[in-house]
Amino acid sequence: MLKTVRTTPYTDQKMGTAGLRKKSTIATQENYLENFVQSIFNAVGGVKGQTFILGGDGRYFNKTAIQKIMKMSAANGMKKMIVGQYGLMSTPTSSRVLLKNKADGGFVLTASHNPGGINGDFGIKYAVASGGQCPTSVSDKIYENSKNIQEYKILEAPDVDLSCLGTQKLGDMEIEVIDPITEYVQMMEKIFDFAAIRRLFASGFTFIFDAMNAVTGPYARRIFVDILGAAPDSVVNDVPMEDFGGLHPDPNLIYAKPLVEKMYSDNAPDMGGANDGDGDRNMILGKKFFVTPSDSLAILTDNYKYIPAYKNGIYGVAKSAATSTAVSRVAKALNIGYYEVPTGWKYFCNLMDSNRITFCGEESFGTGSCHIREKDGIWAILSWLNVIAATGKSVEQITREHWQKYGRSYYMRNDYDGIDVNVANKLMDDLEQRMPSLVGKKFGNFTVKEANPFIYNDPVDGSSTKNGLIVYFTDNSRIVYRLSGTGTNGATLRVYLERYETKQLDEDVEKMLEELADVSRQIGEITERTGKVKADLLT
Ligand code: VG1
Ligand code: CO
Repeated sequence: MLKTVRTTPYTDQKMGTAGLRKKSTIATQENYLENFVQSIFNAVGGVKGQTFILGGDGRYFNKTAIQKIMKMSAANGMKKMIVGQYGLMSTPTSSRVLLKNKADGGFVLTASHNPGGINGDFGIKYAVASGGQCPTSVSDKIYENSKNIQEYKILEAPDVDLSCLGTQKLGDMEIEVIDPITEYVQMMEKIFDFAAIRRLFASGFTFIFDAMNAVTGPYARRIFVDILGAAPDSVVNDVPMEDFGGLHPDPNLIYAKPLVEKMYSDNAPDMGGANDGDGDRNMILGKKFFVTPSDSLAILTDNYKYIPAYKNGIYGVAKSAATSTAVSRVAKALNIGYYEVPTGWKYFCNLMDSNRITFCGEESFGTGSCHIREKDGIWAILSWLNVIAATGKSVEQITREHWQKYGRSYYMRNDYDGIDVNVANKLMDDLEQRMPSLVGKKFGNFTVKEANPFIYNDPVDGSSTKNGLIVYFTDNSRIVYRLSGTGTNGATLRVYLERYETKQLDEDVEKMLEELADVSRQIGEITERTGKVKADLLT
């Protein structure tokens, strides 16, 4: 039976860098999810007759939310919903299924790399027909709707069984339950040289993939073990759990500690990798060796020829402004297009749609290509395996040769967490005001060459976005300041440090960036304003 439910608005449903992200305790409040979903439907002028994709990373509330969304979609006249088996689907798979079916939109229930469980976070990513996250113009409309919502529609019906593949009906709406892994595998087979990777594993190449108890576990087992022949114990933490087994599914040197320890031990395998909660982030490790995501983007771009899907040439490459400039040097050498966009994958989408770029990446462990409109964790790992299989070189060798050819960007992100929102906003506003007066000033060994807010003018839709503040120094070092749009605990100030060197120098990145970190606190007046003498998290 169709039901119209009276509701009162929540005022905090503004989307951040990638969808809506909230503490589970907030997201599970009465009508909270329903309000948000109905606001989306209202903002886009209704979903009557449309097709949507639905899935999630399996975190706490995933199962309940899926049922609610299916029933609301049916009540709103949607024609068809394509749902992942058991309600699971990684973000990259969702983008693929959306594009393949020419669907009108898609939901991935995830807070990405944030912890899950009752005491963790929940979230929703909303994608539009282009296959990527909705643009700001759309999220603004949704937010306006959410502040005035009075009612939502829902079908009163028993829960849908999502364990069996195939088609069923929910009211008048068709529900097709698909196997997301098969969809994803089919796409990967077309991009990579699976035969060469199979030979690599058969030759004794050792590998470990940590799925962090999140959505990509079953994908990794199918691809790396069943299809490519890696040893069965090379995929770990591969059963998706509602609380990720207490892990923080953020693939970096801090949160993927067990993997990192293994890769830095004497019996380390040849390569290690990890993904985040919803499978769009990746980390690449060699034997006692870590590849920064910024370098990974540069290296894959430089080696595109080894990957079958790209061997005939690539259009260009893009990175977020906060990402190191490593890939800019490759773009120059290859004489291909190069773009710098604000943080958030959605800014790459227009560039891909208009054939301006093929590869793109962010320093936050995101790498991808135009095969979909999201970053893609397993794709990045397969890319490395493919390059290793084709060149016969190790992760470390490939990276060191890259530094030799192009020089090296020593790079690190410093996060200052849990800052009072007003203090953080004022810090950024005041720094922006001070920027012109910084030019020419000397801070230790660093002299400011230029200091500006980062403003992006989209060459396709003409929109303009301001995101972060950048200080450039005369020696090509840079500091980028911005506030996180995905945190759920006060404000997080992110400070991105980069120092470019052509000589082979000290290996200790933290030491190499020590002075620049001090300079960043000085310029941002971070300690005076936040009381923090050091960053809370270095990645
Ligand atoms: C962070 C990262 C950003 C990334 C976003 C979503 O955003 O810095 O690069 O695109 O998370 O990643 P912020 O605003 O907190 O810095 V995920 O894996 O949601 O899709
Ligand atoms: Co993610």
